[in-house]
Amino acid sequence: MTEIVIFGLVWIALSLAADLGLSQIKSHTMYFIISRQGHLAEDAFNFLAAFLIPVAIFVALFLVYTLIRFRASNGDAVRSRQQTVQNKLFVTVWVALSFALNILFWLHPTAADLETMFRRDFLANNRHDLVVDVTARQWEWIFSLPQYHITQAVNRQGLDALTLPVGRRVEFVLRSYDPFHSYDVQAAVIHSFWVPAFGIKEDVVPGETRYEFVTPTRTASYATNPMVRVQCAEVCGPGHAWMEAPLSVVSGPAFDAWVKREQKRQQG
Ligand SMILES: [Cu+2]
Repeated sequence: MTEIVIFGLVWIALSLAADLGLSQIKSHTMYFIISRQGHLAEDAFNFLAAFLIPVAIFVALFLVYTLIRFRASNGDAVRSRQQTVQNKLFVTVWVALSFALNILFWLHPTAADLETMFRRDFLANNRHDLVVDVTARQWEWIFSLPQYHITQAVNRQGLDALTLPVGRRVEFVLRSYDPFHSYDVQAAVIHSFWVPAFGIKEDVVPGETRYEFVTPTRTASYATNPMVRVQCAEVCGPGHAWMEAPLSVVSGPAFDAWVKREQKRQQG
């Protein structure tokens, strides 16, 4: 009995410490999430980690504790400890708990969050949605905003850059082809559209059109956090690692001003 109490106390202490440690690490380094879709994934991860850290620690601790506590010392060979082959209570509780945890994870967050995402994404298109055509080529992201007649959005240095308004639903239309070299579509390669701060990633496949939906929740820019960028996440050739573009999420008025500037630049 003492054995179980000691083990239980050590397990609870380690689990609490690890859960606390993780919450410290991730609030400082792991996350910088600025979209509704990203927050959904972040909450799911937090929920799963809170449950699974104690499970992982239980398994590891069981092994280490048993190795140390029940090791054979000199002379033990003669009077070996009593060994138990089976513990029905332990097995029943272990199987029942595993089953319950799996059912819980299947319902929440998996099924519940998928439902939320589908409801948000596939609702009848809102005419206020901002459509961004994203073209992936070796090795560049090209952003067009057809509603504003902007064919290639760039920053002040003339490099491809994405600027979005906060709080508006954005629909990304993703395609992989090279508008500058109209060769066979079969020659294009697979890229992957990844925006770490939005918590979304989608393969961009030649000959296919794919969609991603995002609602930015706060203003941010690549200048202050490198997570705020578009990055290719599928090896696509020698230029893959540099296939990235800065992202800025700005206020509504700032976005309108940016649109005017871009339109003027394109005409001039
Ligand atoms: Cu790539």
